[in-house]
Amino acid sequence: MENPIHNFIAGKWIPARSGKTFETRNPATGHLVAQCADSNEEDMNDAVAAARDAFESWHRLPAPRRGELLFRVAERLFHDKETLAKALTSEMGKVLMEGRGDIQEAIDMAYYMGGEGRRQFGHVAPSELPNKSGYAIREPLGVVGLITPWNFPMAIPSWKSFPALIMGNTVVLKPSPDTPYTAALFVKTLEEAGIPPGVVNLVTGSAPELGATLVKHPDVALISFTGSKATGGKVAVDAATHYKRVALEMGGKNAIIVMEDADLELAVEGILWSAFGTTGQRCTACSRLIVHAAVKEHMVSMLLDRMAKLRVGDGLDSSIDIGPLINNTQLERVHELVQVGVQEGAQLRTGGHPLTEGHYAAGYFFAPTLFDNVTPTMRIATEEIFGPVLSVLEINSLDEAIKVNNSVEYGLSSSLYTQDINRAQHAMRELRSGIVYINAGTIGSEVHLPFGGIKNTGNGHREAGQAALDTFSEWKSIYVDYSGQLQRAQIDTN
Ligand code: UN1
Repeated sequence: MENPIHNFIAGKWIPARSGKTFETRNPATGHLVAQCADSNEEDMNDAVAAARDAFESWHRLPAPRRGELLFRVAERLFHDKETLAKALTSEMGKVLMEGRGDIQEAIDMAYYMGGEGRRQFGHVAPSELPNKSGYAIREPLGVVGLITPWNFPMAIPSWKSFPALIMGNTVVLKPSPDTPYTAALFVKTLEEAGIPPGVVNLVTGSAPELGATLVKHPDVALISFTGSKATGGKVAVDAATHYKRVALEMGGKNAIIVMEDADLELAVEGILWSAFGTTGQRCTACSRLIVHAAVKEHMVSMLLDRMAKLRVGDGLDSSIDIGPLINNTQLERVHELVQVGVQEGAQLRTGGHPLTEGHYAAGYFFAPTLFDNVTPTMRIATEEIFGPVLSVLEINSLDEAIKVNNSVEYGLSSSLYTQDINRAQHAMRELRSGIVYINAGTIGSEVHLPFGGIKNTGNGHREAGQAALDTFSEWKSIYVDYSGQLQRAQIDTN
């Protein structure tokens, strides 16, 4: 796309009304990726107005036709997968293999939700009265506002827009200021696939209050937000003040439990992938290893061995395992929490510091970090870190492991490694999180099952799967009385 990158409103790429732009840079090299529209409330109002105008015709388009458009989006994403993945890695930093995964998740979601064009089933139910029928159908909400994070800059906009669109809503997308370019590439793909003007609108900006203008806008029916707990809380308050629906997807403090009977080699693979993949910057990342005392020393030494071989660097280089953190604020936060861990008495076994020498100097790199002898109440064991930092907590039984797992304020993803089916069944019931893995790490959700968490991770909504349709629609119950007489529910009981 040509620089600068404009907003996409009513089917046109237009600059911010103020004419201002802001920069997005590669977190590995510091190179400029793009200049993007630095929008304000006026631009947001324009986008919402365009989405409102487009709603009438879009939701009347038969859902299978909307589905066909999503299939075309899937095909274009597939066709451009490599180019998009490289652009995504250049802006966000995750290694290219994972950049491809991010695009693939969008492709999967486009096909899955495209199929919903011919499903989105409702309910047909009997009536308690004779000659009367009842059924329930889904209807769109109207204009929906999507506020998306930087860690899955293509996948998460797709998780939110595709179910919204297939249900007949129109969209205003406000991406993170760290990844506006990837969001623009996403929207460009939709444009090229033939999405009608106004159905999807993009407003980028660097001001922290830009999202709030979307949340407070009276013509926006729902806000779907993924990001930090702190911002999510503000979104919820603003949404409540304006009586609107809000779906929040916030933090995690996910754990992998390894019992003494587990396949330890397999567990090590899952731990490394879950803790250090995406440089630990997934809501689902594993930041706690809860391990049985009988195998702890062995696990820690296997992990240290493997961690020493992890290569940190520019994600575009195929020999690299771990990319940079997204920005300096995140780097400082990770570093600060590591220092807190040391002060609290955890044993730092490796890493624990930014990487600043030589080719690292231009980026936000942090050494893969392992803490041993962590106790459940330490801050490194309770707060989301969003970096390559793993804390090891020792336990002596499955019940104790489950208790430690469940002791945090979040409840997104939990994992258990064991060979014992009874233990697995027990844990599947007792682990308090929206996602549970058995003999796999904490990351790797698939698009056709619900994604989301309990406790302070979310507010009861789910993304992906059939559950996403509930977020982006209202139910309408319809009763048809063909008896030709007054029939009174709950009264005419004989
Ligand atoms: C996120 O971390 O915000 O299960 C999303 C996973 C991915 C999605 C993660 N499919 O890790």
